[in-house]
Amino acid sequence: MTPLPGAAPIGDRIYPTLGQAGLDVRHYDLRLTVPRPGTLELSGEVTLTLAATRPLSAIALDYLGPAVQEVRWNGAVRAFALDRAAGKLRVTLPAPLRPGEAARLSVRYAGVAAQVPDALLPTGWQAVPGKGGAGGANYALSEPAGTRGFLPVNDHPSDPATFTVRVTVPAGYTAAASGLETGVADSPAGRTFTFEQAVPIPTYALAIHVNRFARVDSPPVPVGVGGAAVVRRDYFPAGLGSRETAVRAPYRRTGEVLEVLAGWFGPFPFAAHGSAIVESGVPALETATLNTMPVQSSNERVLVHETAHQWFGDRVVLADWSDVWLNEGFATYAELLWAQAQGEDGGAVVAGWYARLAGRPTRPLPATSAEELFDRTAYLRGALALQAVRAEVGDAAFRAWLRAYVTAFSGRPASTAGLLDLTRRELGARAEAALRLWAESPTLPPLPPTAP
Ligand code: MET
Repeated sequence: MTPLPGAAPIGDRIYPTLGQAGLDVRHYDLRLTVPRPGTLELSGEVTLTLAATRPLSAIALDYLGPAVQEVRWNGAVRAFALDRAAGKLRVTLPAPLRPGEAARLSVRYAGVAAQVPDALLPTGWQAVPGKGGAGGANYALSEPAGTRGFLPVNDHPSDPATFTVRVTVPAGYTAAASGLETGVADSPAGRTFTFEQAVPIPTYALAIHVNRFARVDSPPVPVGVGGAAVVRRDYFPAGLGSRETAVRAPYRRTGEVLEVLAGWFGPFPFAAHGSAIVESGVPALETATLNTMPVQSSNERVLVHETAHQWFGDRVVLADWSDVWLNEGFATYAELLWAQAQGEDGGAVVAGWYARLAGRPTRPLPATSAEELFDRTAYLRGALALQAVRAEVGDAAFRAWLRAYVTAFSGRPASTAGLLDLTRRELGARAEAALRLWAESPTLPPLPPTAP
């Protein structure tokens, strides 16, 4: 189907239908009601504050969620078209939205959330049914484009936004979401938890959890921007039983992880950090300020990986999904930085990565299909590319380069080309060539050395 004039998608190389070119969503103000945790039932009301970078005659949000009841444009009820096949909620505007103008688009919806199939797993709103009559749980697991299964969004990482999230749950449940908790209120509808995510994040990085949780608060650590104290809280499901001590153990080190990573990457970009633990066999996800951590991934290595993504993925955002190695390579590299901070042999870690790649098909770092996004190349070749830079320039220049990358691309779409340019400017032509070889060679470059 041809897009409405003025409503063309962003043109992602892996997901060409996602997002709207020229649309800049600044803020999502969401009220979500989860009446029966453990099921996919929900209702929502969201107001998007948006702007345009080119004149737009229509808005086409990504949406695959429950039935839409009403759409308002700057407060006035407006007709809409729900195109299920295209996954778009389209609204023709009374007058074009011009660059420099801000507008509000509100959507009210209710029903059953859709799981969004992807190459690896069903993404979006997840339901964990309760066992033996006990209540269940829900959480968002949206990378790369599952948020549209429960919320109308400009579902592309190149358009990060701030969020206010209010989640209403039945008595006895706790809701958790990205950002700082700013209120808890009871009403006949249940208990409403409010969160403010005041620094823009990609839509897939929005954390929302509902469960019977025990919340554990820990002392803040002063690693935020300008030395700000980063608030810390973790959410553990009730009823872990004999697994509880082992599951909780790695999270005791989150403060140290933040200190070690901030030492390399610069200030932690958000006001809070912690993890919410889920009882499902899914991959861990770097949801902003609150890693989504399955029980079976509750270990230090995965905690370090997801925490590193807070800088690389959640704050430095992707211009295009084909460059997802910029997320996974940097997060994998953080595992080495942590191991070395624990006095472990970094050379063995690097050699282990290389051994897992050697003797098999490889590819340049930019991915060409959805199946490649989260493969060994993105993680391990991506990490080795950074080791090649470090080996070329040494630790002090490498640290300065990591920080320069975070500073240059915070809230701004990053790409392989952008990183190569920055590398040439910051470190010179030899370091750029070392990175380019790992980024572009069709074969596996030689193992980069690791300083003792
Ligand atoms: N980004 C996740 C990670 O930290 C992977 C999610 S799988 C779609 O590895």
